[in-house]
Amino acid sequence: MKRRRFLSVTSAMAAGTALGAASARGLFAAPVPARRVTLATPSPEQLAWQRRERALFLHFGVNTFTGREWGDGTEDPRIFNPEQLDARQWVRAAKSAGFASLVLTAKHHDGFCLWPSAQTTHSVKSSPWKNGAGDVVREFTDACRAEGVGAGLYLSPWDRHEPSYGDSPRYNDHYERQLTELLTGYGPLTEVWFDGANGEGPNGKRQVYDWPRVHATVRRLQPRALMFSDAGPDIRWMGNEAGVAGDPNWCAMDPAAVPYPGADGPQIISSLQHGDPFGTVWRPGEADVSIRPGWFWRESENEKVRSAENLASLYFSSVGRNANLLLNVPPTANGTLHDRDVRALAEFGERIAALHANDEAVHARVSAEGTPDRAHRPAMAVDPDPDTYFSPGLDARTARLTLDFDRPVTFDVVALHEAIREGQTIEAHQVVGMRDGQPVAIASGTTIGNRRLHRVPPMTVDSLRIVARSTIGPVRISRVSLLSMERGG
Ligand code: FUL
Repeated sequence: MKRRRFLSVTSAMAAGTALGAASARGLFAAPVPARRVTLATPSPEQLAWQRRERALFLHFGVNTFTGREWGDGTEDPRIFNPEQLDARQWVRAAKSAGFASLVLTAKHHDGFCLWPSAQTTHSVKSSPWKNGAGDVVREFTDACRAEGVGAGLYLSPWDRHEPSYGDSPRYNDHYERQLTELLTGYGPLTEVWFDGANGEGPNGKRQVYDWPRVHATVRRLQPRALMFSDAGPDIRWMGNEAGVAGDPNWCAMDPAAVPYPGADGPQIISSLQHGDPFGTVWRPGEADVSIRPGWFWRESENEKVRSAENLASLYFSSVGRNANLLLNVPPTANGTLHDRDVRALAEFGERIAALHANDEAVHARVSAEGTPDRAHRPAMAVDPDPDTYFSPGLDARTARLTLDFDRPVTFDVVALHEAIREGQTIEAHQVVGMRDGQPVAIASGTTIGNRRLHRVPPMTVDSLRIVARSTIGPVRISRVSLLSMERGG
């Protein structure tokens, strides 16, 4: 009886499809014939990166001392003197928020290098900091390694100081040499960040970058590092700097949709936001955003640091929508993170840890309709192992999973995970509860991917039904969790 009620409720609540107009049919209506597609899947490094979910971004350089967002390359290196620089403090603050990797701006658009590059004098070696003998990239990578977290570096392609910029072959050689210094001098890197910005304008310098060469260099020298840019190849920009992922959000992409970093236009932004279910490459999104109004630290923004609650909502709009969160927390001019930022990070970390401290779903008796694949039983959707999953079988395109509880359970966050190691297929899902014999609509949505979070008003249910549907491949649910933000946080 309970089950029948569930069925009629879920089929009556037809949801829209995440595939777009071409296949816009009632999602929970008649079965859709399976399309045979070869799904893109993650590399082991991409999967590990996606499971880390959160990383810290550090914008630091001459702008920290001038208060500007984009330096023009004429800054005097003597202004750079972070006397208390403490990279261990950066890393510990990151860890307090549950971040397992960091990305530092080794060179921003002003061309000033935070390491003593042999390619230019516009670097730390011309600064008074440690009498020109310091190396921020070294201190940063050493601190990451000592604290057991991943280290990533940002090397701006746009360089407003370097005289060869705009003479394409010459600058490409220069850029390659700088990149090689970073890739060979500082141990294993987890991420290399290529920014797409260029403010030269119509009368400015015109530099044609050699992206295939850049990518080949990273692959050769750091085969395990992931490359980020608008155009990947491994991780894509989410299309905004507000920490908000698209909905739907597919990890796969058509590589032709965004041909090079910095390509612009509404179609490009839409492709970055949403990905493409039929895309041939796996290129998950990274949502970057700053804890302050600017990317670089300035005194006047000390009062404008985001609160822990605000950071939590960024977590829901990025990680909760199948993207990774890259949160910028810029060091101050003395070389340490400001107390306010450190506090907000720690409180944010506590909230997220508390959110995950108690999962009501682990107490459920789980069943599914149809003849589930024996290797992927319903109970596997509530065990914590991300590598096990429930699947109704290779040919089934709808999963109907029921969680029954011995006593009513209360939650305000529903977390759903897809087994993305095998690819991403779910294009729509719906969660319905039963309370005292009555159905309660809880949440519905499009894609799931690595993680989909629904924040809902506190709900108490006796049982729960999850329906997930795909027209492109098998449905695989690796985890359903029922969490509490209010009680936890
Ligand atoms: C942009 C840059 O222009 C900003 O300064 C910042 O580095 C941001 C992350 O990317 O494109």
